[in-house]
Amino acid sequence: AAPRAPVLDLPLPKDFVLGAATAAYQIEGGAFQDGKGPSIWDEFSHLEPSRTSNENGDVACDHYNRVAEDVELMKSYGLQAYRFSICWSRLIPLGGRNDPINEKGIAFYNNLIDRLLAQNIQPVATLYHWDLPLELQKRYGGMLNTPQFQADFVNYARLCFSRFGDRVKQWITFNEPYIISTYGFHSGILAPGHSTSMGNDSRTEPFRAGHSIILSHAAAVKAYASEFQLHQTGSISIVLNGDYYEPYDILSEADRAAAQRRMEFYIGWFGDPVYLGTDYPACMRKRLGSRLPEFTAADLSLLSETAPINSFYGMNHYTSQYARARTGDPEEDDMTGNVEELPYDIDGVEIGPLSGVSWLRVTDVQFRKLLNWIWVRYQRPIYITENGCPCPGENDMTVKEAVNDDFRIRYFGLYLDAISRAIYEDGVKVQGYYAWSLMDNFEWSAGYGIRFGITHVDFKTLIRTPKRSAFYLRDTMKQRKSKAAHAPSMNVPA
Ligand code: PNW
Repeated sequence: AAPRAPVLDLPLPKDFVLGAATAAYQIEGGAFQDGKGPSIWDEFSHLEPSRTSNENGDVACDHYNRVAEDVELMKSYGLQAYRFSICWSRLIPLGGRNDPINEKGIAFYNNLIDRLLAQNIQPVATLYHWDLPLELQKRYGGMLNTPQFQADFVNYARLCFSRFGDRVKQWITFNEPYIISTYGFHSGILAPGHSTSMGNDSRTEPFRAGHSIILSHAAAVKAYASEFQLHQTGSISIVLNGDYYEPYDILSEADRAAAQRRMEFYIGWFGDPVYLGTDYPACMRKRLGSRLPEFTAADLSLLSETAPINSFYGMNHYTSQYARARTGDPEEDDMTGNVEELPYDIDGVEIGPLSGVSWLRVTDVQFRKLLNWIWVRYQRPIYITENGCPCPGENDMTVKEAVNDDFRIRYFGLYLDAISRAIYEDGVKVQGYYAWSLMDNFEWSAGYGIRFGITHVDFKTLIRTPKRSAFYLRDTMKQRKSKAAHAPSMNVPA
C-alpha cells in the first residue's frame, strides 16, 4: 500500500471560524408538528416504492424537540458558529406570498437562535436546503416556473430577514444549486424526482431550475441589500458545491480541457452569474444551445448589480475525480460537457482512499487546488460551509466502535492542512470551516444508512453520543490557531 501522508496540524489564522452544519429536513423531524406544511421532501420520502431506502424524515433526529440539548452539544465541541437551514413550510405552510404565516414555526427558530447566541455561537442561516413547500410544486411547478418561484422565494426571504435578521448576521440563500438541478431534475434521485424515465424533459428541466435559483438568489440579495443590510449589517451569499477534476491522462490536451470544462459545467454554471454577474460560461452556451435559458437584459443588470453584494463564497466540498474527454457525440441530455468521470487515472491509480460512501474519496490535494481555482475565478473570501465523510463500514458498527472515528479524524486533519497551505503558501483567503455534519442524520436517498455526523445518533432511542472527531476538531483548531501567530504570511493579496 502507498505510504499514508501524516496530518501535520498546520497553522490557521486566529480569527478562523470553526462551525458545524445541518439541514432542516435532515435533522428536525416534527414533520407534522405545530402547523408545519408539507414540503416536497415529505412527499418524496413517502413514495411507494420508496426512493429513500424505506426511510423518511418524519422524526429524523427529533431536533425540533431537542434544541436545548443540541446547543449544549455544540458548546461542548467549542463551536463558534452553527449553520442550519430554515424550513420554508414551517414559516409559511403553503409557501406563497399571499399565504398565511405560522407563528409557531417562527418561534422555533427564534428559540434556536437565542440559545445559540446565549452560548456565543454565531447562527448562519440557509434559506433553502431542498425542502420546497409542496403546495408550490403543485400550484405552478415550483422552480420550473421562474417568475412565480422568484416572487414567492423573495417574499419568504424577506420574512426571514425581518424576523431573524436582528440576530442572524450571515445568510445563505440556496444550498447547492447544482445538486438541486441535476439530482432533482435529471437523475431524479432527489425531490421532486424528475427524470426522463419518469416522463420529464431532462434535457432542459435542470437548466430551467438552475435559472430560477440564480434569479431568485439575486432578487433576494437585492431585497436584503436595499431593505435590511444597512441596519442589520449582515452578509449574504450562496453555497455552491463542486468537485475538483484532474485530467485522466495528464499528457492529453483533450483531457486537460475536459477537466476544466467539467468544473465550468459544475461550478461556473452558478458561480459566473452569481459572483461575476455575467452569462453562463461560454462552453455551456456553445454545447447546450437552446437547452440553456437566456438571461434578459433586465436579468443581466440584476446579476451585475447584485454580484458584488455576495461578500463571501460558500463552498461545500467533499471529493474529486478524474475527467476524461468523451470521443463520440454527447448524450442528448448530457450535463457534463461530454466528460467521463472516473475515480482512477490512465495508469489505474485511484485518486484517494474510499470513505463509507461510494462517491466520496479522500482527496485533500485536489481540495487545495479547487480552493485556488475558486479564489482566482471569483476573488471572494471563502467559507467551507460543508466538509466531512462517513467512515468505511460505519453504519454496521456499535456506538462504541463508531465513536472511534479515526478515518474521519484523519480526513478532517488532511483537509484542514490543505486549507492552511492554501492560505499561507498560495495566498487564498479562507475564513471558516463547517463540519458536515453536527450529527448523523437523514442522508436523503440513502436514508439513515450513511453517517456523516461528528455526533453519533441512535435512531431508535435518539440518544446522541459525541464521536472523537468532535473533540479532535475542537483541540486541533486551538492548536492550529496558536501556531498561526508565528506562521509566515506569504503572498496574501491586498
Ligand atoms: C451535500 N455528490 O449534498 C448536502 O448539502 C447535504 O445535505 C448532504 O447530507 C451532504 O452533502 C452529504 O451527502 C451532496 O454526489 C450530495 O457529489 C451529493 C454529492 C455532493 C453533495
